[in-house]
Amino acid sequence: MPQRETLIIANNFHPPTIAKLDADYDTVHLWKLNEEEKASTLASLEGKCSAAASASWATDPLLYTLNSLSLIACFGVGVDGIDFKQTAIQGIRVSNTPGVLDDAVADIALGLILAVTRGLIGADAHARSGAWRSGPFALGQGLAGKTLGIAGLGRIGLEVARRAEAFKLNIAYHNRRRKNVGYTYCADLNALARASDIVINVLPGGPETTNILNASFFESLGAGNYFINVGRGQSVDEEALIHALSTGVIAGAGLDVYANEPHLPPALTALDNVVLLPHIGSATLQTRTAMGDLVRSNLAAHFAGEILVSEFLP
Ligand code: NAP
Ligand code: 8YV
Repeated sequence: MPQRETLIIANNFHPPTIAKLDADYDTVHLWKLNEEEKASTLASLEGKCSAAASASWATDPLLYTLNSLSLIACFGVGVDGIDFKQTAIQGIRVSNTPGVLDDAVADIALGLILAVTRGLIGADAHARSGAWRSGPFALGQGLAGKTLGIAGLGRIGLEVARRAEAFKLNIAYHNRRRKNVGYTYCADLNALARASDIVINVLPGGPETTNILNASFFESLGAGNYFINVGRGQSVDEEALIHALSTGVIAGAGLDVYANEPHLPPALTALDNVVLLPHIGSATLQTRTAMGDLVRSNLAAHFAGEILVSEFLP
């Protein structure tokens, strides 16, 4: 029988996928070890292990102490958990799971847009609590004819745009490079905010976008308008957002991601003009299974010496 390959699993990113990896490889569940055990285990794997699987948004930095590591197969598309300076130095390739989660994340984006503009969470409470018997629920904002600004018109952003068109929204966007699409291009984020009634962030995380959505962006978006975030929480100056929401600089927000997950600032959770989701953009059974299958395909390609199915090139 051929010898089974050894695979490090850095964190408990998706138990059903990890169970399948356990069946295919000699796996080391790194997250279950204390720091001392991790160091000695990684030292013992030197020269014997070339691959790790990990969440894309966070990994264990001790992985980089393994010189024989040449692939980190990430579960997730946003690879802000990876230290690309380190992977470049060590010649470690990185794969991620693009495309298979676009529909699920775009669905949640539209859900958040409807939830904030029509007050769906408050409306549910109004019906449930009996407050309806004392009067109707407050009027919401219609979408038809308004402009949705998309910060980051990539794979997910384009799926958001397709869905938004069906709601008769006009589309504006900002990327570093103009795309060959029939939507209005804005050269910077403040211009996008000024052109929009609702801005959705779908930018990747990482150093280039950290705190890029700041006080001046929220002032540009302006009173009566809405902010949605399904990208990364680190792209938002959360204090500036809380200030904008609590002083009427903007009307409301719908958030799936936060700067320091799973910890939300109490000043944010206290506000009633924000809808808060626990990072569930890709959280459907089908999507998470597809993400896990892509992790497994990348690992299989790596061990077979074939081209990776979805290598991330920074
Ligand atoms: P993508 O296809 O790479 O799209 C990202 C877009 O952002 C690109 O069109 C890119 O265009 C633009 N962009 C990148 N850096 C920029 C910058 N500094 N300034 C302006 N525009 C910039 O990525 P995707 O697959 O759509 O995923 C986007 C992000 O969504 C992920 O990185 C992840 O953080 C987040 N996400 C969240 C969830 C969730 O559960 N909430 C799930 C999946 C993904 P240019 O290169 O032309 O600038
Ligand atoms: C997470 C994501 O992987 O793909 C990404 O970048 O943010 C998500 O799909 C997922 O939410 C697991 O927490």
